[in-house]
Amino acid sequence: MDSISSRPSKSKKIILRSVIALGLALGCVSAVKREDFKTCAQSGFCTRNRAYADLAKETPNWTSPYQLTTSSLKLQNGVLTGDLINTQEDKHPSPRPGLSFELHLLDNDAVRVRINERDPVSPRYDGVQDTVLIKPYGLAKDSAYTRLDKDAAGALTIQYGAQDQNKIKVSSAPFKIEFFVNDVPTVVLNDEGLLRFERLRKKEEESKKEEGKEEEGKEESKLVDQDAAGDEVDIKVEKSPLELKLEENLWEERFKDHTDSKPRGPESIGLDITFSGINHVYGVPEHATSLSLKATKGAGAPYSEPYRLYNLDVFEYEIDNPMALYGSIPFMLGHSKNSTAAVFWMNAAETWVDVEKNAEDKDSGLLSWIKSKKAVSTPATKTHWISEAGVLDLFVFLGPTHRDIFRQYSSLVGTTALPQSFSIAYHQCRWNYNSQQDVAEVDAGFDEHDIPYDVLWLDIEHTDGKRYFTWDNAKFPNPTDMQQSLSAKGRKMVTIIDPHIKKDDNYHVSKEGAELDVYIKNKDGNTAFDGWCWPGSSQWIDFYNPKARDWWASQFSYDRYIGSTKSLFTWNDMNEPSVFNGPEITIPKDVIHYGNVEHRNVHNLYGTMFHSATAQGLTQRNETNQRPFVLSRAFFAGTQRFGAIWTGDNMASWEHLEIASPMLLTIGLSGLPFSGADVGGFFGNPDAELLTRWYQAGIYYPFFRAHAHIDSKRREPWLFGEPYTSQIREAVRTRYTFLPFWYTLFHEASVDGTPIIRPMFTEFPEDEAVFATDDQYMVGNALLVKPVSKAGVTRSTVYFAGDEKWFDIKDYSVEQGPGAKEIASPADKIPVYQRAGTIVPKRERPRRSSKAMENDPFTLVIALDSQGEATGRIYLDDGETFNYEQGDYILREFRASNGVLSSHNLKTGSVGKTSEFVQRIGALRIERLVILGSKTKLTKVTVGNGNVAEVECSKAPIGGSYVCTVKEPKVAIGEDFELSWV
Ligand code: NBV
Repeated sequence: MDSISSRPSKSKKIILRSVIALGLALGCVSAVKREDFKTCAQSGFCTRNRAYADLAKETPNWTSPYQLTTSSLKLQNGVLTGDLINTQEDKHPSPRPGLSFELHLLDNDAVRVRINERDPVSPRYDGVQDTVLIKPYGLAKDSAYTRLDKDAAGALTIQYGAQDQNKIKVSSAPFKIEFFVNDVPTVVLNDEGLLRFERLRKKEEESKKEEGKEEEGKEESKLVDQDAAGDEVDIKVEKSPLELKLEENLWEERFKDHTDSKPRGPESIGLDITFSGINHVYGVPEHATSLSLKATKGAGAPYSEPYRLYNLDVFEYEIDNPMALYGSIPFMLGHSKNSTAAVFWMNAAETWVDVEKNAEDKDSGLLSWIKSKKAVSTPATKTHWISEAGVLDLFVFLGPTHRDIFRQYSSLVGTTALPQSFSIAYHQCRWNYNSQQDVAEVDAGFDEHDIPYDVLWLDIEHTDGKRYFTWDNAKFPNPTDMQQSLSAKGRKMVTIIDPHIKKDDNYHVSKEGAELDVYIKNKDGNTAFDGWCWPGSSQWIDFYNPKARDWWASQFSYDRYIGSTKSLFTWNDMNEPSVFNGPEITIPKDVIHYGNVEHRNVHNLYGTMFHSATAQGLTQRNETNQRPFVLSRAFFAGTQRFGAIWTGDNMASWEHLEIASPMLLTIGLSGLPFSGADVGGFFGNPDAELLTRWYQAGIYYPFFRAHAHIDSKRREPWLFGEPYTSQIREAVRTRYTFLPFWYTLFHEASVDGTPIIRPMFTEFPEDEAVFATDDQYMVGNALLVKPVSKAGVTRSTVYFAGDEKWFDIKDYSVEQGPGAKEIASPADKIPVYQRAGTIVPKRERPRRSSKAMENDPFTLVIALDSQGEATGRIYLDDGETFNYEQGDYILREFRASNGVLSSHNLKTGSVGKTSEFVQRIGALRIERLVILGSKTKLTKVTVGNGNVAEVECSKAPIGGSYVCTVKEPKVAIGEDFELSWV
């Protein structure tokens, strides 16, 4: 590979860091180095596919050249198969076997569409499914669908779905697939005719073809015509600029000082996917952009570049930009008042996605359909998906609700792993805590200021020269003692472990890796790839090699990772992977993985493979079955099975605080709910107000960690003094009070893939006013959160959706939906409201860690709706082990109705019911009930067993209803009970 560095050398880096620090100190806003990263025009395959789209738009009556051979179509055992021909390509120079087409009807109502080459010159990479799909899925039985007769034009329609609600119409010429829900077209593939499948070819054949073309050209130039004067002239057959673009950069391709050898030549795939009747699409993280995706094409489109999915280490990333970031999930969900649908484009190669909205310029099938139904408007979102390599493999989910979609999608790619309970509490990090003494002082600082925290993090400087799994012995002479003193208070530690391994024969990991031959190889397939990262010259583990994964996992055993204990967990950074001197600061696409797989095919999955091997290591290091905790920066579909992610190197600015909400909401709805943004901002120095506001927002991130760059000033929560310390304390304590609620939401997400923090539109799917809302959101179905993300703001406009009441979580003031209202948001609080109709479990005693709360009693906050009803749940287990899989847990539903609160067991089966844990935890008492929304003062609360409990009521400061507190109702969290009030 080329060795000219696009990233600074080590010494240059130190200077650069100082310059950045100075810039930040002077208040300069530094910007991303855009020139380090490709635009679509600098990427051959993106250019070719975008040019094809432009050509289609420009060409009158454009029709896709792809056709299904009707005689080849077979529908059997839930799979439709057939031959797909490109009518233009396949006649030249000689007919070639068609593409294979498959449509799978899944037994969970999803549909999979696959297109591959029938007889490629070498196999196309088709291995993404092996790592992303959790298990073979079931196919719909023959009896579960109906094949309707082919129409005159050769279209085949299949009716399927639990209620027969879905219809798929497969048209042959041109090839197109329409998905109807209740007879309304919802998702259409190849509606615009942009399907384009670049076939593998041999370079020699290509050059012969080129020669042939020249010959043809000569022939053509012999064609003559007469000019006006009657003289004979040659007719020049010239290609249009767009046609020329279709042939750009087919083979070797250069970017800056790097050359991508592309030995297999062009192999991209492109397809347009129309969301009919849908104006808002969401997903395809990771981008620093709005929740409802902005258009990248068409008149007035805010962006001119497509959304790029290519895991990259983007230094100082910009906001409001479709540039690629650290993670990629090719999942998109479209929503309108009438329908919700989603697609998952299962491809781990570099991918670009164009979004075009409300295009009314073309009489598409959709438009004529709508016209025929005399609809007044024609909303549609047209998306164009372009991947560099692999096969075309996508899933369509038709819901009908988002909950169905999340369930359908997560049943394929997996739900979030249930985390250890400490990991959803507060994490304290900075680059770096410099010594054991520093760690002890920071730890003591929390106790001194009565601020709870659970985990202290060590960044790269804790190692011996960035050799992971080692310690800088001068600064951390006794890591075991250090962890034990934290653990004595119920606290944990996390150390960073990156995937680049310093080349050093005296470093045991490096040496063993070389002996076992587990590094990624250069394009020659033989020698190990060598690049530049924190430790200097480094090599990267090939996590595609099963031997490498197992070996890596074994590094976490206590006898190998010397100085690690059971309370030490892991942070995987730089796993895009970040390679300082590589193209776009990552590894070249032509390096080779195990099984002779070119990196370009699997780039976006590399970080996930690393994450998964680390999680495996943390799981297998214990004889007891402890759950792992691993934070990763890179991610892909499926990452949720291995741990948490964060949004990388944000900045200490109000804009970055603001963008965190849409970014986390997008990542969450794409199946990866355990995510957070660095509280306080990574680069730069937040002032006290920004830091405090960030804590107030951060306590509602599923992953809640403060972090800071090495050059930023210290900012542990007490360093700004009063009133900030108290305000931050109050915020962090609030997070701790809600931990039972968060844990219950994690459980729910682990069962059916439901996001933990939720965009407003998922809870209020019929309220168009919230479809683009991303400055406020829901935690579960119960809490409405509106972060303050502007300086000096003390009043915020909150939109109260639905027609029920909302209760302020602090003083229980009442607001009535629907409508927007200006609400006080003084320095010590942001607007957070509990929705009427919900019951939220809490633990309200301040402690120094979540572990210290595990035997505490509970409070239930019951927010009655206008009918006097409310429901809620609690899930509890030991928070540490996999014993819940054997039934060692409590899952209960609380229901309030007609003045009666009851608790029911939701756990099915009797397994684990009598376990020591279930008995002990189940016996913990509910010490308080807070009943909100009662129109009258409650005077008497009677428990089924005859106990009468004390009740006190007062009026809520705003909104008039009563807040009644019932003390010691003498019921336990794990028992069935009924309790009534009058
Ligand atoms: O390991 C140092 C940092 C880390 O603190 C940060 O959170 C990561 O996103 N790491 C990136 C490498 C260098 C960043 C400039």
